[in-house]
Amino acid sequence: MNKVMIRRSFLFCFMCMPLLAFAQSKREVNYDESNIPAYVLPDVLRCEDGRRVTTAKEWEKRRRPELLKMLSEQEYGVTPRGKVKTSYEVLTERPLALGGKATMREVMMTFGVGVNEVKALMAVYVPNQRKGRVPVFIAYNFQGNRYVTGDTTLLPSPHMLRPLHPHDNLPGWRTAIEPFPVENIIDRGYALVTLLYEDICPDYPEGASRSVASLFPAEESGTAWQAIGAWAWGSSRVADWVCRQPWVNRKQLIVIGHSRQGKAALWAGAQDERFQVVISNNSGCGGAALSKRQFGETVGIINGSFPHWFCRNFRNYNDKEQNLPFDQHELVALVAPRHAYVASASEDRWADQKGEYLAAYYASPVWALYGMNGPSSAEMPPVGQQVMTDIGYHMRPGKHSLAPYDWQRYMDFCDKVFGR
Ligand code: GTR
Repeated sequence: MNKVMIRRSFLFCFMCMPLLAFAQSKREVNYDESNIPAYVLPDVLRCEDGRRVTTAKEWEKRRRPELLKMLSEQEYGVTPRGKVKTSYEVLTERPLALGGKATMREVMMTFGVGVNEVKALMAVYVPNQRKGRVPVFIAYNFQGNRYVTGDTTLLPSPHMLRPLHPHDNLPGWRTAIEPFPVENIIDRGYALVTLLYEDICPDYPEGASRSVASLFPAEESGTAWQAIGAWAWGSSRVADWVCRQPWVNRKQLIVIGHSRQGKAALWAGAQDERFQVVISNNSGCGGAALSKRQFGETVGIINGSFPHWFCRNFRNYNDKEQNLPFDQHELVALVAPRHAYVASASEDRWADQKGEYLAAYYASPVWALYGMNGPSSAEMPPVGQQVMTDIGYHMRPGKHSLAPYDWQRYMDFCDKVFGR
């Protein structure tokens, strides 16, 4: 082998390393209900001192803050309280987009100043035909604003202009979704704000220097936030801008995310009470799915494949789910008494559909404190049947994705919640 060949094969191995680790991590996955270890789920209402909260007030004063702290310190990392300088600039305005149905704006968010700034580009669609202020979906996308809206004339998202990273070509690394049914969303009277999630924080372990997290004092501890924390923070900064717009109904903010962004949407909704509806689409492990079931993707697998998503402390539970002092139903519960929606897809066993449903079910006692209801049975509803309690649920027939079918169910649910 000559020097060039050696260098090339070295480079090839280097580029394949994450792929190998990624493939490796998918081995030995349990898809058999009868192999689920016996486990005890923490009672969402029981405080760390053993006392059980029995009123909404106690929940808000004692249990809710305790759970938020636990999930921050053990799973997602602590969101810094400090502020960074943020500016919003409207770059494009098209008052007659979608054949005159919507006003489209492209708005650049700039975080920080000078060499350290991070930029994220929002594509904003607001219905032109409206009486009064409208509800809004805030949704990250995975392939850029152009792809997800189908409008190839949109500006490229800033992350798209960065040099390619080996992970950008890694099969299966980046999740795929169908384009959003933008026109249909507008026809139903909803506004939409979407942005590429990697504008906020690139999705690979070495991405931290380009993440909004780099604008805060560096933190090395086991509780330091990582990508999911940063993405959740980014949704809140979108909400800051949205709340200042004359067209929005500030009591009708919806945060929605698919898969890894379903995890981030739940975490954003848990922390930021401006989100009235919090939608987790196929969020799986570290999202809505109960970790203690160890069905499909597990804590050890996810931390191995995506070491940059959760805080370091979460690794203490790799293959030790029985030691988790919490489970994901408690993440869903933090949305109460606002509205949570959990959805699965029938072929998405990797995300553990039953674990996702049960998280919604076991979160329900918190809604009950407010005289509200979650799903009434631990039995899963049949594929295609929508649960329309104060917590929503459905299982779409088909693969892991965010499909137009899901959007219809979410809009049906929001119509009900907002009395539209
Ligand atoms: C998978 C990952 C899941 C989920 C998914 C996605 O590879 O294991 O936890 O987040 O990616 O985001 O599509």
